[in-house]
Amino acid sequence: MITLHRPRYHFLPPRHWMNDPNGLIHWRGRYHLFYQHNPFGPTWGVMHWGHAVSADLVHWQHLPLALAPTPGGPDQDGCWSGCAVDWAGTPTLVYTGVRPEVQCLATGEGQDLLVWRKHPRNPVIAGPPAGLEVTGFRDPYVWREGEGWRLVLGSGFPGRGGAALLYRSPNLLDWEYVGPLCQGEASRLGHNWECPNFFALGGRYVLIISPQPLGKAVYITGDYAADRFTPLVEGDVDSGGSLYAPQVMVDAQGRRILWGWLREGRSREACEEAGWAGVMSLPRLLTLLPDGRLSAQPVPELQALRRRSVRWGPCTLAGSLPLEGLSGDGLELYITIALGSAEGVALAVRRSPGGEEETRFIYDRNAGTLRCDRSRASLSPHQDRTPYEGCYPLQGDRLTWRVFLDASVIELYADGHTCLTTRIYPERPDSLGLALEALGGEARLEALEAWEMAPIWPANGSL
Ligand code: DQQ
Repeated sequence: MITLHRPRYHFLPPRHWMNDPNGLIHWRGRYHLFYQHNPFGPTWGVMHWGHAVSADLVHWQHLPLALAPTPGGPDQDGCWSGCAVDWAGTPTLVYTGVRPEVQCLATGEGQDLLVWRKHPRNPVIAGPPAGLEVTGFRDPYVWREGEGWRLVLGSGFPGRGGAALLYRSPNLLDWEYVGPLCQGEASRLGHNWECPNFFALGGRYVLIISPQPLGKAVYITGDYAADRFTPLVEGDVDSGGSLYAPQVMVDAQGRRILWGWLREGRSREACEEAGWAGVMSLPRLLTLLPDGRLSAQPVPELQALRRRSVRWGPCTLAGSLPLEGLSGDGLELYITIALGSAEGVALAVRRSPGGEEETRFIYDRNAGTLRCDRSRASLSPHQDRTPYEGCYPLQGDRLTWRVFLDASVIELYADGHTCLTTRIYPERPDSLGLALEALGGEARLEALEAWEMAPIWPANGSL
């Protein structure tokens, strides 16, 4: 039963614990994905960096651990999150060593980047600027600017709120504190920011932060010049309560691609019994909408996983329409609905024939929201049932959803501007059904196409 919950086309390590994506880099035509990893068990622990590689962004090969704590070194209590840069032809990881939180470098060797050497000058940032009291000091994100480098760190000011601290360097080794790139009020954006990302997109700049204790990732788009960021528009990266600590990379085509850690929505005991915890989101292509909001869509490469397909519609949606003949826990759905007189639409997935288990996604036209109802997602007492909802301002009458079902993961992309990702652990083997429902009126299902999705691992199983 437990293997039923293990995703087949989302990335995760062979076993044990995974959290944040780290060090994403497109190097010599291959995508390298590193991640926070406890190689000793399915719970958070002493952090190492796991490593995997892909030629196509879809199929992955596991590689040996990239970073492990060095006894007596500045990372002796853990190699925490960080990024990767091209340092004059040398792939270089910039990460937080613990404890206390300091910033370190490691350089990669060989075609497959299997060997990583920690820099003799570690730590390259040995602590917060003198006299500055901070709530955290970690998760470096580095970029080239002019002739030098810039770096932001996740941090916060006690009693005030989270902050991203900006540094500059001529050589990646000597760093000077510039000041806060951005700071927030604790009441709204938490007391400490983790895993900042900062990059140019569509003529503007985007700051992504993971504020504690909000447990979600937030983006702020705005303008940036001469080390100053002017925030303009703010929103949630994902409204489902699962995606956290995302990292954004740029690939050879100049695309900005985001991965996030999808946290479990089950108890620690259930993770221990399963022997694994933590999944990576699908890689998401970022663009900026004309109104300054961030848009995320699954990368087109994922279409390579589509297999047998089934089509529905066009037809009238009045009340509930069970999608007979369509079932599964490894599917992609593409749904277009004209709302007509309906006040909303609900999609039920992973539904047992009698409805004892089901997860519902509900669009509420009056509220302008998309909601996820997991109250009956599983009969198991270990299932997290917290409801989540996101702002979903629909323009016009038509909604277009892409939904990815993969065992315990569901990702819903609504009209290219609202993402809602959740985790569910149905117990019944027959909880595989789907249904669509028009709420408070009549809608029209213009088209529903569903594909069975192939696994991303070799058939002989690398796991
Ligand atoms: N996870 C890492 C930290 C980071 C946090 C430790 C965010 O570097 O702040 O595993 O999930």
